[in-house]
Amino acid sequence: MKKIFLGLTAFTAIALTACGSNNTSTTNNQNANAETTAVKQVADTTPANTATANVSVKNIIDAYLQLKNAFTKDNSSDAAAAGKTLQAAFENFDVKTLSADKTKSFSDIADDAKEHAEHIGANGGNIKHQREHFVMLSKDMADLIKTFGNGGQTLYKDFCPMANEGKGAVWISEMKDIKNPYLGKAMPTCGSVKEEIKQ
Ligand SMILES: [Cu+2]
Repeated sequence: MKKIFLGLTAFTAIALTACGSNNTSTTNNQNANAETTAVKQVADTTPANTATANVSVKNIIDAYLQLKNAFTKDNSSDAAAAGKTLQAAFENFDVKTLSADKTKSFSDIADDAKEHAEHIGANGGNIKHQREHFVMLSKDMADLIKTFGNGGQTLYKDFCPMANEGKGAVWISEMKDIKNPYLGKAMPTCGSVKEEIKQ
């Protein structure tokens, strides 16, 4: 047990160093630059089938972004409210606007995402638990956008190596600047843009 514990501690220390942007050495900065230039630019080639579906996707994305922004401010009650809005946006999505195979993809994503949104909605005051659900919810959102498009706005897929207890986690953002929803005000600029999902 002791060995495992020490191993984890060492890992955390490394992760902390990687994210302490104020104390980064020249080497770290070079890495950061290399990462920035390596950002993939992904054209949105898979928009939803119809204008109606596009509006529904946009409603889902907007509710998610509201949730994400509440987490960047460490605001658990705003996150709970946005979680409920997001759950409703998934429930109000009109699957009849989709083809059969897209309906299946949507349901697969929505069934999982709705549950995470519901837990976030029900756990105002427990931001740690809300953020655990946000890790998985953000994965679902990345899948949703891949299949159903970005709802008409340029989005960014960001990654934080420290989130999720050092296992790392993605989130979707509407802004190019990093504002970390997992670490909030404690470490707002930790992470980097991995993908730009163009309009
Ligand atoms: Cu929960």
